[in-house]
Amino acid sequence: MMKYIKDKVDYIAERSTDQRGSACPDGWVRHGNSCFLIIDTPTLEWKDARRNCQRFGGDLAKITSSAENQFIFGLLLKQKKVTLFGVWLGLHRKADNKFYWADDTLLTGYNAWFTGEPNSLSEKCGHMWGLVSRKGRWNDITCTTDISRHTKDAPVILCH
Ligand SMILES: [Ca+2]
Repeated sequence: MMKYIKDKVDYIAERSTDQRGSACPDGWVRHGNSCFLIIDTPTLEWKDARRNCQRFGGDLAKITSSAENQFIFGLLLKQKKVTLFGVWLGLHRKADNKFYWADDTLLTGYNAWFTGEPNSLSEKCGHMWGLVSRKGRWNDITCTTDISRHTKDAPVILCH
């Protein structure tokens, strides 16, 4: 398994360098200058989701415009089964309780928080709702989701 992952990561790194952003690695989809990948695996912990992206040479996704958010929501809805908690994003609170993306940039400018969110300092990670009626809006949630008896509802993974 590790051998397989290493080969895959090497392959992706090689492709990215060769193509200088003009194409995305196999399985990833392009929007603007970014490549995204949804890993269709409900994942209870944000850090496990992040580790999974890193294995594929990326990190949890950063979303910086309404067009990008709509695109991601469209991708999310195209999965065979969309989970209630949608998809993990790169958003997480640091010690100052502010939200940062996985690349350590502060969340400023565009955001798509659902009405009333973020609503709790104990909810330190961010996800995009999978409910069609919530239209791709974001929510803060505990990084280890307390929905363990409902693993099927857990967010899947969005890599960038
Ligand atoms: Ca919340």
